[in-house]
Amino acid sequence: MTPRRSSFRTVHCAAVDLGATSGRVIVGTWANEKLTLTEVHRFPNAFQSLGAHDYWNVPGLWHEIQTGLRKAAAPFAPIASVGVDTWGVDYVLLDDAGRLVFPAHAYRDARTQAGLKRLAKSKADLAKIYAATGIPNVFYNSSLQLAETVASYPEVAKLATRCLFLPDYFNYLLSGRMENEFTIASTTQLLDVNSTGWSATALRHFGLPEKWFTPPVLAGTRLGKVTALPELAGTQVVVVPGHDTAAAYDAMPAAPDGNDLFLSSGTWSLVGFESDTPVLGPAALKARVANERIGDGRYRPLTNIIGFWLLEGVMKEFPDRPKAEEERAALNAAAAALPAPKLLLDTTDPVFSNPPSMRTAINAHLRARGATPPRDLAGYLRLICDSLGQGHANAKAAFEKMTGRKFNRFLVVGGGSRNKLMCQATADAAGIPVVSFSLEGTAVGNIASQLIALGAVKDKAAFRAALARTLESTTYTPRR
Ligand code: LFR
Repeated sequence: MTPRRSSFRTVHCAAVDLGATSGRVIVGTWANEKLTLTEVHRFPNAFQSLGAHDYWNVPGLWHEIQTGLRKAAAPFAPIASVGVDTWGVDYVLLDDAGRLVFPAHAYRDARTQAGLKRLAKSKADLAKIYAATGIPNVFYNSSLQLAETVASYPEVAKLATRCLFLPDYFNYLLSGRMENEFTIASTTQLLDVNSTGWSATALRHFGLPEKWFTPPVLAGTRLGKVTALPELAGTQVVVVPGHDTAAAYDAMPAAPDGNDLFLSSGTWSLVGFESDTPVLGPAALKARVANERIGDGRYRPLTNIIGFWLLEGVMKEFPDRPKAEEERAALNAAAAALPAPKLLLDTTDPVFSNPPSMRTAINAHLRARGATPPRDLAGYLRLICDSLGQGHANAKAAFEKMTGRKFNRFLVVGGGSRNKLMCQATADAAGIPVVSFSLEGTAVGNIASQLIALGAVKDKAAFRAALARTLESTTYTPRR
């Protein structure tokens, strides 16, 4: 048989993938229907406090992005395209010349608390906003953040002409074109759940100028060549799912029957699935189902569970925390050998969102429920993994009840997919197998969109099928 010509074509794409605690630039090389990843640059990320508020170091992030792309340029020349994804909801306000007119706040900043409570108090407003946007009332929503900015500084509406979410902003810095991307727009609580446009109801409710937003563009849109870096002058800037979770979901090597539940596991645990329709109504609102969107316009109803943020916080408070791989393995073994905790954490408790000390917050949460805090780091690790497993299982049960669907497997990608304790705890609590892939899901989904836009891969189904053929996975079967 003569191989198809396309299978001999080698294509290099660069993924800029920013998470709240680390960022990376990864080159994806597509050859013979196989994707190979090379991490060319990784850097820590953290929000920083100034006075009473928390901010992102946006110039620092841009510096790291440029450093990563420069490192990639020569070894992978020519790089056909570059795409950017970041965590959700955060944004910058700009004028027509592209200058920032307001500092970029981090979503864990407490400035949204008053707005959060106000909306929570009015059943009618809550239902109205949920019916309009399909997004529940959560402290980090861009809607609450923007509303706070406009209410505190009404003059900002005169200064700013544009709101760009972080992937949009980096796309702009790379290409010179300002566009709002669709999946990141769907994290804001400002997008219309029944169309691909902005929700006039939500914009009015939160007092936001419509002129700040333009109709969102879908994944695959080409923004033009890179103008920011001479080293990448021939490289296309391609719009990918700008929301890291949307990118991670795209990378799931899911069975075509649609019966897999997805878990993107990192700082947050995002449990959800793909759907042609949103999941709405009072039960969905109560279960905090966020009807975020897929790059192609469809839906990915999900719930956001606190994730390894709990462990990241606790680790900081143990100076003897493991640094090397063997130490990490020893800690995991010690945690696995412990008896199951008597009481698990309620992962929906808002006290964990940004406490000054995570260990103190966990201890107080346990004591208030009559339980004794763990003695050592292994104890916390065990408690956190089991609590996340239970949180994931609860999300599965709620989705099954609301949709009448039955999920056969949990597919896990992201940094947390390597955590055996959490994967096993999820399988045990949910009663279905957990299949974990050692996969940089967000970067892979980012690259998949670029390959499809470039015509190197037919569509997402073809990409997933190719990925499933080459990926290594570990299956955790329920033990009870
Ligand atoms: C994960 C993520 C989640 C979003 C949270 C805040 O990185 O993007 O999907 O809810 O960060 O933006």
